[in-house]
Amino acid sequence: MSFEFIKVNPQYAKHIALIELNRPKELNALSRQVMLEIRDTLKALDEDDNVRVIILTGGEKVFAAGADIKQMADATAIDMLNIDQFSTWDQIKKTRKPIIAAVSGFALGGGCELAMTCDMIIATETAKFGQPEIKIGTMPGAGGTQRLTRAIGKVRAMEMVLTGKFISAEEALQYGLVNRIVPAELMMHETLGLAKQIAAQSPVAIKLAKEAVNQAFNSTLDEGLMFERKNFYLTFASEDQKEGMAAFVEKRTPEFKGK
Ligand code: DAK
Repeated sequence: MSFEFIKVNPQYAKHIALIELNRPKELNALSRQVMLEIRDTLKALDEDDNVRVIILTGGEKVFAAGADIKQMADATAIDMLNIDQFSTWDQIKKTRKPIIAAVSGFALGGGCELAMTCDMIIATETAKFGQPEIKIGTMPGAGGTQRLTRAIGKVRAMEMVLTGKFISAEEALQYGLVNRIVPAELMMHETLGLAKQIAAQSPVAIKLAKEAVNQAFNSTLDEGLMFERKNFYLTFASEDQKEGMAAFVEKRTPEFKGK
């Protein structure tokens, strides 16, 4: 896979793919082209049976400083409507395999939203999160008001969205926005460690479990519990469940096949 603004390695490690944003001069600003490349890559990786976990990073210096302001500056509301960038963002949400964001440096505006659309976030000590759209006369448009609020609570999200202030990695950890903080030079090592733990599990159970966790944001407790139950039953239709439980009884490591 070869693109202009992202680097993709579908076999970064066994069953683990890597997407790296590669627009360094613009601090990985998410132009429409960048988002289309991410969309097409995620779709392809989601369909690739060899891939079980996807890592998305901007590298050690910056994750992404937001959507491309220069590209948006003169757009009308109808341009935005017609471009329909949401179909691109929806693809990220639709990806059934787990995506881990490895965030170093700025994750602002659309960059913060991109990280939050992923399933987990490993941050480095230099990571800074923010929704500064208010400072350029607009507001978050790719889920920032919703995902940030769910992740860190109303009053903190309100302050970030209304003032545009950035939060440090330390604050992000304390607020529950990120899974952990690691030194920048260990970012990929630590992220890979997490990815490997997930890639070693049953891909069927992983898919169903991810879907069930996400359901918690879209339903009442009873609806969510019912959804969870159905997915739980469904794991018992998989060879992986038989293999996982047999391996436990036989005191050996399971060999999951995603079937
Ligand atoms: N867009 C375009 N270029 C950007 C950029 C951005 N978001 N951020 C930085 N750059 C460019 C700068 O213009 C500069 O380019 P040159 O002047 O060298 O040509 C280069 O990157 C280096 O930036 P700085 O010189 O500013 O670097 P500093 O270290 O001094 O400052 C900074 C770093 C991150 C604090 C600063 O660059 C900054 O404030 N950047 C803008 C941050 C921001 O406001 N982000 C939010 C953008 S709005 C939607 C989906 C998503 C969105 C909306 C709708 N739909 C699905 C409809 C998202 C919107 C946004 O993210």
